[in-house]
Amino acid sequence: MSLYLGLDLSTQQLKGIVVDSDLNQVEIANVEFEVDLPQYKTVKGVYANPKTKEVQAPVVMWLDALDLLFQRLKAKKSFDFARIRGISGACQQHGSVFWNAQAPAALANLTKGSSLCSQLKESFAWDVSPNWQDASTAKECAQFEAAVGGAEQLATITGSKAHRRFTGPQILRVQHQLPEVYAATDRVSLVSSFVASVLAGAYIDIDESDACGMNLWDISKKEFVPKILALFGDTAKIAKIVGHINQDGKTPVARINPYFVQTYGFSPECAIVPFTGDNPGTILSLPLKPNDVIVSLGTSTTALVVTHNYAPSSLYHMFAHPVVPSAYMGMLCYCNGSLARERVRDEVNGETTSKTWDKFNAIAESYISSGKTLALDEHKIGFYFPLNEIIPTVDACQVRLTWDTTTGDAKVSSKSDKFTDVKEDVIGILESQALSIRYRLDGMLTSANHRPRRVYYVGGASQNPTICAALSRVLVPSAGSYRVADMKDACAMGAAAKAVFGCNDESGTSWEEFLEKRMPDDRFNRVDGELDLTKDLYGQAAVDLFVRSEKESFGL
Ligand code: XUL
Repeated sequence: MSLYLGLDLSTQQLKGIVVDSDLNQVEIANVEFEVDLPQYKTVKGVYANPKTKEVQAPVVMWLDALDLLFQRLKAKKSFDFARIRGISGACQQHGSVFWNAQAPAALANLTKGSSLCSQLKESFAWDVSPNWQDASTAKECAQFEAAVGGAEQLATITGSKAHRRFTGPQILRVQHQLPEVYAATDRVSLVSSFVASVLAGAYIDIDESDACGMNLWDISKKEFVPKILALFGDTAKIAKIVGHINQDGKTPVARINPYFVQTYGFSPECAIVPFTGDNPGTILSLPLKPNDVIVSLGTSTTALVVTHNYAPSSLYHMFAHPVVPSAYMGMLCYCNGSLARERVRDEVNGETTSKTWDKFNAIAESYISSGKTLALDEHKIGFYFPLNEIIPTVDACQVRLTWDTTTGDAKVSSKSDKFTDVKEDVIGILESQALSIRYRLDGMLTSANHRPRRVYYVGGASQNPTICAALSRVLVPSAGSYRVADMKDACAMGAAAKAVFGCNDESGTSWEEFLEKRMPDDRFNRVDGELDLTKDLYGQAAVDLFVRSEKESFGL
């Protein structure tokens, strides 16, 4: 039986999931950087310098992690590397690795007997990789936006406005701050193409979906943005070190390097299927159809949508789909999520130190069954940002608006940091979080009714069915909402699925058909409860009130 390996190199760990061709999990192993590789002295996988806002990871630590992961898999009884037919990966986005001119020969000549780290440690122009949490590039971000006429224009071209963590501004900062590193750089890999390059023993091109996290790639024209390359002065050098962007996420790009055959017993035929970023990898873990949305309810809130509509905005991100050439992935990344809901929960629990959701849920449920909405029946909208928010970009704040709709033109009758009754915050926070997603998803959806098809809830709060139901009442997915029980391995699983798809030439089988066949619906629990999703209680009127409230509160 052939097996496939999906790797996930995230901030804190490297994980590997081995599956069969039906995507049944056969083996799993992981390496936690801080715990398993303490010699690097990272905290949660990184070195952070609050003064400079730099956050970096030591590159050779990832090489040790790869060897250790394979040793751990090898130690498992009866695990046979020779059965692995293909490997793909989904890695933290935006991070970059700066190789020097020794790298091609060092990669090509890897041999059994000493570790990856000892054979490759001299192959880097910079020994660290700027991480997605790095915020040191404010100056370079301003240059990126100015080069094309502003944030909105940059978003239109590259799918996102300039973000400090994005790889283009990060490379430009290296050129500014560390010119000797830039001069010595032969190639820049993203974390995804770095791992693929090590496994292949040669530079592997950056995958297009992951390239959309660089602010360098013109998504529609499928080329680098000349005005942005010009910021680097020598445009031939920057184009050379970033290399070709691979627009085919499916077809294997290499066979595994002999080092892994000799050291661990991989088959020399084992194929390397293009690696991608962790968010694109996550959408590969569910049988998503166009207009399906994943809402991740963790510390932060993330919404991922698959769409054929390229509708960029400076408020969110659009990426090329990692497998389907005509599709895109839209991504909303909020800073506030669980913490904000927990604050309201603690308020309604009052004096008690109990962390139970019973009261919060009971209030939300009675509101839901009343058939009313806080936005349209009470004309109230609240914003709950205990952390600085990026959608919209505002500092931490709490605002509650009450609108007077008795006159033709609605006016704010009260603006305060509290509603009269704390119970209103329960429904207020859920409506507000969901209305923001609904408003911003709208431009990306292609459904005639402007509604998502399905919503899949993942992450911590997806275990609370009341929260899912209250959000769905606003998002009104036309084909229902679902909870996915165990999504902690989602991006490794998405990568494993990509490896299976890439290695099996099921001519004519689309990505959707491939995944649907392997992931029957009984894997997912419906979380609509008693909701009647044929009714859109909120409609455009609630969205309009929400938008006016954002304008009123934040001057947007
Ligand atoms: C996405 C982002 C993070 C990293 C985390 O833009 O910065 O989700 O990909 O691994």
